Amino acid sequence: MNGAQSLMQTLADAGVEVCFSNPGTSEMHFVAALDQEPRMRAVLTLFEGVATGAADGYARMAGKPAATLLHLGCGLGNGLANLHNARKGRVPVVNIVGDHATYHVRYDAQLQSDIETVARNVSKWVRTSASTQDLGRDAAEAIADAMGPPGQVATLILPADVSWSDGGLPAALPHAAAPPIAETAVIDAIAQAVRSGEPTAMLLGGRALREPALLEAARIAAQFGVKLLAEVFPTRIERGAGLPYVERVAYLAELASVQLRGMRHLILVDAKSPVSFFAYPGKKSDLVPEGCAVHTLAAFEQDVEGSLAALVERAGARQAVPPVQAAVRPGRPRGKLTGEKVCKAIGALLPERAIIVDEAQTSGVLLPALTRGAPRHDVLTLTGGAIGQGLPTAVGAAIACPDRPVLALIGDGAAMYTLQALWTMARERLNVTSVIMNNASYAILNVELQRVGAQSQGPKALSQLDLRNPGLDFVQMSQGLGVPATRATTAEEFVAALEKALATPGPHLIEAMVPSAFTGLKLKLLPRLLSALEGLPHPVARAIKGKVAP
Ligand SMILES: Cc1ncc(C[n+]2csc(CCOP(=O)(O)OP(=O)(O)O)c2C)c(N)n1
Repeated sequence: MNGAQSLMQTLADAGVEVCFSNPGTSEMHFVAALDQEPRMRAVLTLFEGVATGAADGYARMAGKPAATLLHLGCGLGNGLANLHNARKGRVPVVNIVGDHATYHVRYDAQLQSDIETVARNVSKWVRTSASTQDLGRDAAEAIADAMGPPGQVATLILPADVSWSDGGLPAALPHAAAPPIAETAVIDAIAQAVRSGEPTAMLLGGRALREPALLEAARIAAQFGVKLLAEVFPTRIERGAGLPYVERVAYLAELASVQLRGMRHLILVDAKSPVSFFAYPGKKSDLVPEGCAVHTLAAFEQDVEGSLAALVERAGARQAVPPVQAAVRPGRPRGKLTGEKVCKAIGALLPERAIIVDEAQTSGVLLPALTRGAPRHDVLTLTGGAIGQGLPTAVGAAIACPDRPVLALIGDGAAMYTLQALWTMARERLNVTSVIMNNASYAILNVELQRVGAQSQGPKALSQLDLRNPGLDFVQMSQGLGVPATRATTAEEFVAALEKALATPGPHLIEAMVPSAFTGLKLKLLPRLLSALEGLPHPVARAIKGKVAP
């Protein structure tokens, strides 16, 4: 058995069954080993950012890592943005990065670079495997480390001679201890906080946004009036009719501060304490209100469900009935298409057990509100803020869950980063409906230009945010990549296209022609409106918040 074969068997034995690849010469022995391992599915991607984003989407839905196969430092670098998103989402990914043969490194050949340095930016675990005999054990360690908790990116660098030499030994996963439940003293203190009657919020992230944990948190909310919030960009949130409704912390810090205003206790469950996405002149970075005590019920490495269950018992909320969202859908939209009407149509038509990948940016602001009472579904979001994640993530989610429809809502700007994902959707015949929100703009950056208080907003600056001239034709691009596509300019056309796409197996793309959500006076006044919220009495501020964002 050569090194590559031992690595393949180690991966498959550990349950790593999918490899998203973009190989080169140094990975050829691993590629050859694919045919001897029937348990491994190999999925070719045409850009490394698609491979890494797909591995992220797969792991979010499968609950276990996929492997990527990447070509030296340059291939890994191309995939970095989506590995960053995986890292921020605490998603397990195992990268296999080919390298030159060990004796070739000293010649500094064309593709030679410092792979470990590239890997460290996103990977908690990095190792260049030094010998064929150790490769299986290194791989098993990489997989175990990736799985966590917390989930993380592990990068195994595979020199070509370590891969091709004989003497490979497959290895089993090392024993993993069960994650610990929060300490009794912590649970006691938090139980006291929730029973105190003081305004309290519980911020749920990571695994706390899955059904079992949500139901426990909702018991606490129902019994003690604790407010439930979800982190701003959840890795995976289960929602819809029959599940507790949890409001997400708003992206705009001014709106988030309205959500958190007056809280005396904030309980973190698999979530970080909330901070503003960016710094803005004169604004606070830390969103925790003054005088609010922050408690950690479950840290990233702890048992989330177990800690919540222990709190429910300790606080005496076991008999509380968790309130759940009723089944309600909006009507079908009509007239000229807008981002809001796309979201309304999705609320009206979303099938059972759909997976929504939300990278719709400004056009999707109303998606959470308009799908709140739709049949239960999962939403995957842009955890690390590095755009170009949505289409690849949809590939991975569809491979993890072949029996569930995937709906990817993507801004036109974001779509252009990793459009090659469409080709993989076509080749693998994935049930993904991609909706591209074509507003011909980096619209959010128009908002940000106002918010940062930039002096000049002249033609050169504005042209950096403008995607017209030439306009992007997603129907043609999609067809060129093998995915049938249609364009919708009215709500009726969009509804018909969505119904057809959802009813027909395989991938589809709908180009939704929508105006920018923030333009003209509304855009100019937004910073002042947001600043004013900070001074307004809470009920008024909340009412305005409800109009600006769900
Ligand atoms: C990797 C990366 N590059 C650049 C950015 C900066 N950025 C944030 S949003 C955005 C444009 C988004 O445009 P689009 O997807 O069309 O959505 P819209 O804002 O128009 O709703 C850009 C370039 C980023 N977040 N990540």
